[in-house]
Amino acid sequence: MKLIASLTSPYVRKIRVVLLEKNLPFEFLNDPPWEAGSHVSDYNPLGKVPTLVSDAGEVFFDSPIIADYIETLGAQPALLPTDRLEIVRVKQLEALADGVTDAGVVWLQETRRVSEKQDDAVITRQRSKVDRGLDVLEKKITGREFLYGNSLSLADIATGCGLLWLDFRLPQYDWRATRPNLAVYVKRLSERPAFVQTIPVA
Ligand SMILES: N[C@@H](CCC(=O)N[C@@H](CS)C(=O)NCC(=O)O)C(=O)O
Repeated sequence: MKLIASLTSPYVRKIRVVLLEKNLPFEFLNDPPWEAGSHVSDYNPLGKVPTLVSDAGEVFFDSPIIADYIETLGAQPALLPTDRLEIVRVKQLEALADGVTDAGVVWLQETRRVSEKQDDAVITRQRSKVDRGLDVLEKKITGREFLYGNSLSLADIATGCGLLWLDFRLPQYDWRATRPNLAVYVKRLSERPAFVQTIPVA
């Protein structure tokens, strides 16, 4: 398997953590899509990382699809339940965490525009999405070790990668201030070897 990737993307980190948790070998191809000469769009018409090329040469994107594909390989630990409705519930939490990350990305991009071109309304709107999403995650994690069931799932990995990316790119945003349970949970996730091995490199 070949993972076309960057060293900073939270979505790439999600897939790296999935592969590391399952101890699956893969080739890491660092090819940031925004750099001149990137070959990402030769594999993925959307030109985004992560993109995975299977051993059989089949291409998968984006991260939820790649994670689903990896799950079909049967490597333990399973990161999705077996019951179809339960799978949907875990994927709903994954979508929530990814959506928080997506809003963070738009927020960051807006702050990187020259100040005359920045639109405060865009920042406020995206920040509200992040706030609301994290409030839901705080409620869901309170009194629990994992977001779903009694073991690590894709929902936890997406959440950890998203929130640690917020720390990396939007350090001024103190999401922990009103979310003590989420803070403890993310700290615990960040100490797992798969997270330690995938700390973003600027
Ligand atoms: N929904 C996608 C998001 C992937 C994504 O936006 N990746 C960014 C890097 S963080 C990217 O490749 N951006 C390049 C571009 O949009 O041209 C996923 O979950 O894989």
